[in-house]
Amino acid sequence: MVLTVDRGRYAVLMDDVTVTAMRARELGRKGIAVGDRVSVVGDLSGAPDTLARIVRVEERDTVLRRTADDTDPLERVIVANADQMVIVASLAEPPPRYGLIDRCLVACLTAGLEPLLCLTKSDLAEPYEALARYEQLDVPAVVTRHGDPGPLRPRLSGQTSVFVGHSGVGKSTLINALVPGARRAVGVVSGIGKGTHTSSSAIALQLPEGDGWVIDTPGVRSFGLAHVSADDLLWAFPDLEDGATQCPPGCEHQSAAAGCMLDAWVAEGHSTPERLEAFRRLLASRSSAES
Ligand SMILES: Nc1nc2c(ncn2[C@@H]2O[C@H](COP(=O)(O)OP(=O)(O)OP(=O)(O)O)[C@@H](O)[C@H]2O)c(=O)[nH]1
Ligand SMILES: [Mg+2]
Ligand SMILES: [Zn+2]
Repeated sequence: MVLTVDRGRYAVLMDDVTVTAMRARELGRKGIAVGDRVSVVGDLSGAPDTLARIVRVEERDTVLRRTADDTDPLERVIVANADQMVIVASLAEPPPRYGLIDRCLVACLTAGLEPLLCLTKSDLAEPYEALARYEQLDVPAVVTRHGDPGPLRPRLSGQTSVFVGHSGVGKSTLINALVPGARRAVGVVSGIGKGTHTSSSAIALQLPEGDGWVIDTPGVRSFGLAHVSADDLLWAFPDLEDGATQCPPGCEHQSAAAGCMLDAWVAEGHSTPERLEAFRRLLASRSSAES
């Protein structure tokens, strides 16, 4: 399993040694991401200054990716093979950025990961408004304070969980408390738009007693979603999905005025107006500039 990627060097966990490897030329342009399961040849001792070669990347169960956008010109695979996305947002310092949370949710749901909202810094502000916003989406949520991961811990058991969120929300603080010896650097909260990130690359860390994995990632400023279609997202809403069979071809599901039949489907009692509204809010978040 690939634990980290740093300037073309991969740390790969093999049974119980961590080997440093580079990609073999025969892999071509195929990307390798944290969480990938790979085959490695060469010096597998893990001794200092040895360098092995990754010759094969196993098929992935899930892929979390972001499309190129204004802030990042490259399409990136953030992690492979994660089961769950922990969307970390702080209730204050910095305040919640709902546009970014919505976009993380879209990425998560369309990548087939289970979402979990983690609202941090409840010692500084109340969580009610933020919780209410995600109720209709059936997104499970936990609230933490003073960097204590207590309420989060049982939700991580046996899972591979990737922590995603804006810089300064407390991802590394939680991970340090969850994984003894993780020693992830923790930063001061930077001013909006300054873009100083404390964590600069993704890393996978094993929870104590082998009870799952947590993946710390650098703070995101945006989450490019150009690769996500309206129907990709609809797939994550089983109560609405069948209603779309009545929609005109290529329907973007935005409104009844534009020919969408989902309002009629809801009126028949298959789902609720609140659910449809929440679905449409996520749809719209794909193209919103807010981050
Ligand atoms: N008051 C309060 N402060 C917190 C809490 N969690 C984290 N912090 C503080 O928030 C700051 C940023 O925490 P980090 O863990 O570095 O944030 P991060 O999400 O890893 O940030 P990047 O690596 O830049 O993406 C640090 O000063 C933490 O001590 C909390 O629950 N309450
Ligand atoms: Mg960090
Ligand atoms: Zn429609």
